[in-house]
Amino acid sequence: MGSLSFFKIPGEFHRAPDPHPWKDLDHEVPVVDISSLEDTDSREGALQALRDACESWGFFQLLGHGIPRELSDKMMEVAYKFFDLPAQDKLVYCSDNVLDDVGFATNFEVSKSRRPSATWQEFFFQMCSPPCDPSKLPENPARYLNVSTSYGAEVTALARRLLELFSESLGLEASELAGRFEGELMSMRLNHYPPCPEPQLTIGIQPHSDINAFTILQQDVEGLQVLHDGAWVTLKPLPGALVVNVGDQLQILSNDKFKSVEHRGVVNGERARVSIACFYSPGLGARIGPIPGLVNEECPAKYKESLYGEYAKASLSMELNRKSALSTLKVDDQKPELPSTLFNLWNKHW
Ligand SMILES: O=C(O)CCC(=O)C(=O)O
Ligand SMILES: [Fe+2]
Repeated sequence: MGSLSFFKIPGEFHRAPDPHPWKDLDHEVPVVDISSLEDTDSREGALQALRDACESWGFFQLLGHGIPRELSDKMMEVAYKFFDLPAQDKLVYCSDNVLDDVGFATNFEVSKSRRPSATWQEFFFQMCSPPCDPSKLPENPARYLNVSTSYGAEVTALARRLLELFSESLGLEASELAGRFEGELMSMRLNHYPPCPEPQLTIGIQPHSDINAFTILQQDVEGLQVLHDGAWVTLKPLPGALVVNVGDQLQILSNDKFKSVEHRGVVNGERARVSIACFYSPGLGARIGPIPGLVNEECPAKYKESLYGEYAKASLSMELNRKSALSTLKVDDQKPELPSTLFNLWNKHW
């Protein structure tokens, strides 16, 4: 790309000012190791660590997950190779609907007016479960099909294990959450953030919470930041670790015990960054609401039930800038809505 220092980025890429400071804390984001769950004491310790992480941060770095390092590295390698292709080779996969089976997009957010500013990013996505039609996947690099298929299968198997652990850490039967994930979906999104000459002026991905149940992400260069205690905390890549975060559906199912936390991607001036995010969710027809075992008098249901497919569509039609469709499902147990209060008063007294 040559020297970037004389290049000014176009104004449409300038991001809105952010009210939160940027804190660089190295080791604060929780680390959870699930390598020895057969041992009763280690199991208890891991479940406790998982619960604490999901309640306080909504994010953790996962070790002992069992996905071979070699496979994760190959997945990163084919992703970088794909993004290195000339633009016209990538544009054949263009799609403006992230619910498609396979697609590629860059800044479609701007044309759709869904985003406050253009983002310094392009991405490729594909369904892993159920698997997409392999003939729609990139032929270049040659290993893309094999590697992405194996990686997708491994991550889906890991997601099923995590679902059991999330259940147990909520004090439920291990199979409780899985019972609500009929028609499970796993989609993979490869995010590419090229080096940027004025990184502080723009953003790679706008602050958002994930709409699915939970996300399993790998990154090799730092750039992912999590909002914690009112500040952006950088999640430093930990060798061999995968980043796991709670999404909106797990927040609803857990009746607000677990937090779906805002995060964003920042860019840098030195080198390209790729992150591989795998989104696990129930099927689009699944009814999602707080699990009855987590609802009681002290802790009434915090959300109305909704179809995941409707939630996903509503979220995707909103501007991706902090606002989450979660608030539209919130049960307001404090006071009834104003118009009905006035109406009731009217009926009662006059
Ligand atoms: O690139 C990253 O680390 C963040 C990606 C992300 O949040 C997403 O794809 O939902
Ligand atoms: Fe995300």
